[in-house]
Amino acid sequence: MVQFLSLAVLAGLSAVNAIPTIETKGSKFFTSNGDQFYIKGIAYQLVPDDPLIDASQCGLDASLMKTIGTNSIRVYHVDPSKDHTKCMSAFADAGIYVWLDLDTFDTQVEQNTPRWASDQRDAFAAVMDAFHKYDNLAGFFIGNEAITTANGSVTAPYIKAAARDMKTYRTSKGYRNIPIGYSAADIASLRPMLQNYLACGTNVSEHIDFFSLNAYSWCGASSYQQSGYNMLEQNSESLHIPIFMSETGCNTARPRDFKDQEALFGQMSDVWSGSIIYEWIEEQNSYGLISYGPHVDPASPSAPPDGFPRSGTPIPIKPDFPNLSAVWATLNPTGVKAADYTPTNGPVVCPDYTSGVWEVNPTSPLPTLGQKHDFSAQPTSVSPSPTGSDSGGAPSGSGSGSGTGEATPTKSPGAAADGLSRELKGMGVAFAGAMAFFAWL
Ligand SMILES: *[C@@H]1O[C@H](CO)[C@@H](O)[C@H](O)[C@H]1NC(C)=O
Ligand SMILES: *[C@@H]1O[C@H](CO)[C@@H](O)[C@H](O)[C@H]1NC(C)=O
Ligand SMILES: CC(=O)N[C@H]1CO[C@H](CO)[C@@H](O)[C@@H]1O
Repeated sequence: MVQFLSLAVLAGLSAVNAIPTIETKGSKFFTSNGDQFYIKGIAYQLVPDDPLIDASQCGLDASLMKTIGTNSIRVYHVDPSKDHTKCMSAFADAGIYVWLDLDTFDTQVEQNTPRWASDQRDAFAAVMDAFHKYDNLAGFFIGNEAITTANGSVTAPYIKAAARDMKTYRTSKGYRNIPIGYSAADIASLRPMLQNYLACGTNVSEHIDFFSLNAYSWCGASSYQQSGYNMLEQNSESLHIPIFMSETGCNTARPRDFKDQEALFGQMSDVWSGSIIYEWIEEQNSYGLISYGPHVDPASPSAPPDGFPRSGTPIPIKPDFPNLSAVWATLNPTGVKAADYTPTNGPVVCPDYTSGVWEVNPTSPLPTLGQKHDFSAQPTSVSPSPTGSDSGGAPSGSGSGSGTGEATPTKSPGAAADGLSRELKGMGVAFAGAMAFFAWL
């Protein structure tokens, strides 16, 4: 009897905790059950420093997300010293995975001062140590929108070195093969070099496990061609690692109807693994899918600094929330089973050095831990391709009138601290908000 009981208890426990883990095979994500995994995600950062510590809040949000088929959230910043068990369980119970940035406000690799050093590695490792144990931790980002200009391309080797070292760390600690990727700003002139550089090379220990893009080029009554999504598809067909949209959901044309999802989960679903909609909470930037009540005067007693309530029962914003729900309900690609899938793409070729376009020598070794970029030094042993640029070297999509040259209207606390003017403006608000929050919390 005792034996029977404990078995039943064990069975019950494992049933509660059972969510298959996510892994990559070739250019696709699979669950450990062997099903292909397409991301239906929502960016989730209610408070700047860590939205995964308030268990009841996570439970309220996870329940509502589940009703529209959400299977992922993206979180930009966490405090690894806090306990995340209850929030991670709340999301796991709702079938929701977490895609998490390893970088923090003061440790991200930046294009103004490209470097990769032990203070950064230790901070990234602390986040990995705190989260690897959750089966619904789907993947880690090594950086977000760190590179936004052509001369910023010299930062790419530092991103890749960070991915290399965090993959080595993951292995040395015996953690499962949690995918480690990068979330890029959608800058047409860096396309597809950034993607191909981070993915290239035959040594799997030295390239990212997935690439993702923050793209806001499909606005309102757009189309596959007009949005430039056709170019995104074309540029990524030869990738041997998964790709998805780590932010999407243009809001310049209202109402938002999220029609880009039909392309991503339709004609692009052979190459792309879904998307993450920006974003859950309504704040100054007007990308919210829900609010926690009306905006209040920031000067009123105990008001949040920007006047947007940050907790409570989530209230769907209309028509955005029902529109997303309606679109997602029709999109359920099943893809292939892992067992039936044999990857065919080999590693992409590293892009050539092209002055003023992509300033990375494809044959240079990756930076070592502690290295910094010296902007005054001339590039060494550059071997320009005699024919100018090869297939990987042309900034395809730029100047095509596709509108995909737009940078992300950055508003996330995780965004790069510099870049194009729109980003600077957005960042100003987000950064001021973040600073105010630190004082408020
Ligand atoms: C990089 O280019 C931007 C313009 O795109 C310029 O403002 C900046 O000064 C350049 N940085 C360096 C280090 O050359
Ligand atoms: C692959 O990369 C890792 C990490 O840099 C390195 O330790 C290893 O020697 C490389 N393997 C080969 C075959 O070059
Ligand atoms: C796809 C979808 O459901 N679109 C709807 C979004 O909201 C507007 C305004 O309510 C509707 O007119 C659309 O049909």
